[in-house]
Amino acid sequence: MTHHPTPAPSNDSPSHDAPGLKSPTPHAGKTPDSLKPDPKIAHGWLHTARFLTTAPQLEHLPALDVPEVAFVGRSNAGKSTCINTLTQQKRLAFASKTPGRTQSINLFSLGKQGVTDAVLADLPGYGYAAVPREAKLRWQRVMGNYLLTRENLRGVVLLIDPRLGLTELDEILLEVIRPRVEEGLKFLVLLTKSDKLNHAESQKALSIARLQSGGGEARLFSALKKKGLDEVALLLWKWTHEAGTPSARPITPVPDDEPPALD
Ligand SMILES: Nc1nc2c(ncn2[C@@H]2O[C@H](COP(=O)(O)OP(=O)(O)OP(=O)(O)O)[C@@H](O)[C@H]2O)c(=O)[nH]1
Ligand SMILES: [Mg+2]
Repeated sequence: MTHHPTPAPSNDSPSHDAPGLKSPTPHAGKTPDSLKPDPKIAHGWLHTARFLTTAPQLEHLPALDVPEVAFVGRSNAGKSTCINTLTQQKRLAFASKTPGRTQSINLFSLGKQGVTDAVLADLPGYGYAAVPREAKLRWQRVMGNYLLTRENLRGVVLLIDPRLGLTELDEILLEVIRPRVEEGLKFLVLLTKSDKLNHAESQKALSIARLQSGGGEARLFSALKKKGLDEVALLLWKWTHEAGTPSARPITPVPDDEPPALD
């Protein structure tokens, strides 16, 4: 039987089962800080990330029975960089200044001793104007169907550049996944590149994102300043290790002759 570290209460988030309780002190009367979850276990777990496979189309994706967390968002939002930062690996996912760098669904396995217990999916971004229309429509349909039908999808991280805010395509994506979020799919809006904002701007962007996340969570993140790393690492660990979390029920895919889910 697999054993996961004991759940720990936390003041700022309901992290009932975050990893790695810091060992309770043997001395009585210590601060409640000693009960805070320890992100080290989550970081160690994320660091095990290794390339699993790449799939240009949905049917090329292997069916998996471990929880999967997808990173989605506009082109250039920082998805690949975020995966590299979280996994503490420089070139696991391909990141680039040129939008449209990621063009297939890339899967990365996580798990100690080579035993995969979760998978991260780096998805191509949308909204990049220079992509030919045909390719754009095809890709948007693939992504819509991935989000609706991927059976082992446990969580979605939607990356937003807070300087741009939620774009029309982000809003369509929110609509597409809403039924699955209502069924239990975990969802996080991650405001990337927060190093570009001052404190007041960050806080404002965060409150707007919280309102928009519709039942999900919103956090600030910066790969450059390593901001938000602990929180996101703990959240991903929690999503994928939480006992009894049902996978959101997949939904009927969009047939090929219907308009794409995201355009
Ligand atoms: N300042 C700053 N730049 C960042 C941060 N995260 C990513 N970037 C930069 O943003 C650009 C795009 O990053 P990627 O990670 O390739 O973006 P992506 O969302 O994977 O893009 P696509 O693959 O095109 O969908 C790169 O030049 C990164 O260096 C951050 O936290 N701060
Ligand atoms: Mg990318």
